Amino acid sequence: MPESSKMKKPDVKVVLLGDMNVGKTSLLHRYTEKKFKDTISTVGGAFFLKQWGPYNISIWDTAGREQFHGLGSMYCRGAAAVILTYDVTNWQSLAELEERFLSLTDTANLDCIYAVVGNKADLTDPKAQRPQETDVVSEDRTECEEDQTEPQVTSACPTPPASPASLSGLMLHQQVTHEDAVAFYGRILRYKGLDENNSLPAEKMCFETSAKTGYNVNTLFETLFDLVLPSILRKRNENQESPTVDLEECRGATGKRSRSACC
Ligand SMILES: Nc1nc2c(ncn2[C@@H]2O[C@H](COP(=O)(O)OP(=O)(O)O)[C@@H](O)[C@H]2O)c(=O)[nH]1
Ligand SMILES: [Mg+2]
Repeated sequence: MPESSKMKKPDVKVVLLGDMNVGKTSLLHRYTEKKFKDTISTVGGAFFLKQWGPYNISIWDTAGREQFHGLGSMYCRGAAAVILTYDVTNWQSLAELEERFLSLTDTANLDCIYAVVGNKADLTDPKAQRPQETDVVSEDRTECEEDQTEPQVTSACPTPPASPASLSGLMLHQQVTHEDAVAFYGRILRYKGLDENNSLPAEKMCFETSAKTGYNVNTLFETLFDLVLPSILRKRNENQESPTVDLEECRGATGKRSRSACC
């Protein structure tokens, strides 16, 4: 939008956190592919910019560094939302979030929003195998070209190691349930010293997704964007108002004109 380019935009930062292989990069691909098809092949950089209304939202991917346990405190600094991602078929991936990644959010904004996301739901949940969002069926093939020739995807894009069960359409055991995720969300709030009654409810902030089929992916990102925007607007208004108020108050209080204004 032309008007937005004139505005001083806040840099809204959304961060994807989670262990290797849970599907963070795939989630980002899935979401951005529809909007920014041309940039898909450049994945591997630190973040993507998503225009959301008049704002640019940066979505940060860890770009592989999670394997070195080397994500420093800088990574979440200033984050308005953090997506804590695990793999629904891998209990350890949820444990790692708590043990290794939660403390990285110490540098996020005080009003940072947390989403707990169980990815790879297509491996455990039949309804996640069906693309829910309108744009997902054929695009799958760009990430999974060796897949079947039929466009209707019911098997999974191979997760290393490729699962014969998933490829044959059988469901895998869901090691992390929605209730586990909700309980973890409660522990995040406690870790943050937040009151559950004044925080976004777990039911709203715990998602199960499939980057493979697109299940819940748009919902995840766009729910977060919507939740983050009011606080951005509030901050922006505060920033705009305070200098104006100060100048007015200054003039009124002194009753003098500034030197620069006298001639
Ligand atoms: N079945 C299935 N596989 C997935 C999904 N998301 C990612 N994968 C696979 O999991 C592996 C790791 O994904 P990647 O996005 O690189 O994970 P990251 O290390 O967290 O960024 C890749 O082989 C992906 O194809 C998903 O939703 N369903
Ligand atoms: Mg990755």
